[in-house]
Amino acid sequence: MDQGYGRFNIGVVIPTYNEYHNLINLLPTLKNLDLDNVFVVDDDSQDGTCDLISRFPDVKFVIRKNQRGLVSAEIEGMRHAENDFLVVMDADFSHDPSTIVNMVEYAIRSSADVVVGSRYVKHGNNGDRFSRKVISYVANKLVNLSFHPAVKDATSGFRVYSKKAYKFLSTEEKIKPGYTGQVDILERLITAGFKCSEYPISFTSRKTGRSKLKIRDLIDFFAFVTFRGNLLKYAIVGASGIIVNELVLYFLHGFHPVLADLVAIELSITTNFFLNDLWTFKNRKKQFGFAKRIALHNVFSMLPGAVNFIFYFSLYLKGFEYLDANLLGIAAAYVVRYILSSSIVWGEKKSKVKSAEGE
Ligand SMILES: Nc1nc2c(ncn2[C@@H]2O[C@H](COP(=O)(O)OP(=O)(O)OP(=O)(O)O)[C@@H](O)[C@H]2O)c(=O)[nH]1
Ligand SMILES: [Mg+2]
Repeated sequence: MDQGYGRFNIGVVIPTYNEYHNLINLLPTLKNLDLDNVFVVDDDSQDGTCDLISRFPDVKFVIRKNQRGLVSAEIEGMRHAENDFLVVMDADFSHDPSTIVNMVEYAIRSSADVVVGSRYVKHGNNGDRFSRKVISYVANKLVNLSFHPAVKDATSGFRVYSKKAYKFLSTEEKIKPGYTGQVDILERLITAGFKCSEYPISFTSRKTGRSKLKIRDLIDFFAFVTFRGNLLKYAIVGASGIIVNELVLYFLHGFHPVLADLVAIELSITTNFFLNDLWTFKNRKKQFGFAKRIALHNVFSMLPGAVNFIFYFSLYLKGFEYLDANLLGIAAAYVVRYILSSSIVWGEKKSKVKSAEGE
């Protein structure tokens, strides 16, 4: 073993489904990288993938007969491995095999538990087709807002795991399938205290064969981000603010109608702050101290009113029905407020996830 991995033993897991034409070229390429083990986890492809078993006796094929799924195939590969580090990559040449050595070296050097091959750090690049680029970009921005903002490419499937990390994952249950599963895995690792890094990669469109991404995967992804991330919590807190505001106004209105409204606004802003601080963004390693967070929250609570008004007024002038214009204004204000809250008021410290972007 002399590729710069030193005394470490390196394995690769490749999940495959109907990738004969890619695999037949990828396996010889991997042979040149002097890896200790190559695992192909195939879900009983009908395109002749099984014929490759006899052609590549050094490769361990795991054929699953009654199961389908990219992430569950990756986890299956992890169950078979005993390597110090395990690379997980796609079969379709979107993940450049020549990057493996650098990623593994980086994992060793930075003693990271997971190194994510990232399209969105400096020197990284996403050379996918336009529609997929947009989906990937929006998906990752949503993940940044709803989960741990420090991971820039949480949906990437090109990764290096330490033995500790992949052994942990191989015993985890109910990991989400597909695209969503990559985020789920990362969330579980970060929450369990594993060290995560990113390494720049150049991603390319698949060489041959058909994509397995389905609309269903996108729906699952948005449901996951909403329910398991902070989006739903943020919406519930927002709704509770309306109730607080109405109740305070109801009880104080008799004393002084104008003052009552001002107190109602400030109290709902304050309860909103505490609920977000102690619940919605509880797990964040916050970049600002308490005083700065509450001050910023107060300032940013004023802004959505302006956004609402600008949207409402410009749409109204464009001929929108006034209630529709107002509803769109409220939605725009909500989005602006959420982005400010998640990325600034409760933004995370930059140091949480390291990346090799400066190298
Ligand atoms: N074992 C297994 N592997 C799968 C399954 N679905 C996808 N894969 C493999 O997982 C890797 C990534 O899947 P892709 O279809 O390339 O997904 P994608 O990169 O989002 O889509 P493309 O734009 O078509 O490349 C490839 O090596 C696939 O063969 C599955 O159900 N089971
Ligand atoms: Mg692909």
